[in-house]
Amino acid sequence: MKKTLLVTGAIVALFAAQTVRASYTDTFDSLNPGWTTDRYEPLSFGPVSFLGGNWLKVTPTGVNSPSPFDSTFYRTQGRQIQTLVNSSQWAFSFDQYVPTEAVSGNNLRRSDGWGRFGDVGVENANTGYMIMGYKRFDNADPFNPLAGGITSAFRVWDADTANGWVELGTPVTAGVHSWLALFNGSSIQTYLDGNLVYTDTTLTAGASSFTSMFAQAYNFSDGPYDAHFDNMSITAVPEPTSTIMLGGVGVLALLHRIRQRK
Ligand SMILES: [Ca+2]
Ligand SMILES: [Ca+2]
Repeated sequence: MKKTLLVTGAIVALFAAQTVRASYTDTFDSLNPGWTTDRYEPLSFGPVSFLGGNWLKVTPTGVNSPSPFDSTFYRTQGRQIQTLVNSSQWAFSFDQYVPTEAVSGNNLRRSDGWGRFGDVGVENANTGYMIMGYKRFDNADPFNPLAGGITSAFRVWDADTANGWVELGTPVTAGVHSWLALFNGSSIQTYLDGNLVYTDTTLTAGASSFTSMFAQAYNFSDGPYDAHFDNMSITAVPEPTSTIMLGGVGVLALLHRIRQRK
């Protein structure tokens, strides 16, 4: 019953009127109560002391969820927060820690940061999601820790591609990695540690309205594990920044700022 109330609460929050902001940055020094359950409440979700600062730790339950939450959909466990920024150009970024256990061994891992854009309070043709993160499992047998084809990869989500998920060529290494997604009015360029790794040119019409951000970890029913995030941020790129600047100087300035935050 508690789980039902939590999920219902998340739906109500999504449909409530949102405050328009110029930016929102969460350093996770404390837990903003605006973070509400998305899909399924993890075992824990909140700030911890980590790597000399305060980070968000997300720990999935690690066990099978009770009916009616036993479908694949509810294996994505985490929370979202409303961060409505309306701008023809914006930057969404966060730091993600990749543990050594996500790089080798028979471990099942997946953790992602999400951004949602589109119409507020309704899922329709204007709604889109960008998702960036890492995974470690066998794509053909994802819930089997003994599978022979377990691999790690950084991935982004582009719903318009054949599989949705696009695995990046960048090798997965343990440590802190920085994600940055830049919307320039027509496409979203994704940077990993300062390197352009993906460009999404097929966007829904609602991309100029960034409604919410999410922090998630995936439940493989193979025991709990920890996923860490920091400095999750959405910022309207101020006018009169030109597209040319956004592709060059603007990117460098943003990356510089991200590095300084670490
Ligand atoms: Ca922090
Ligand atoms: Ca697309």
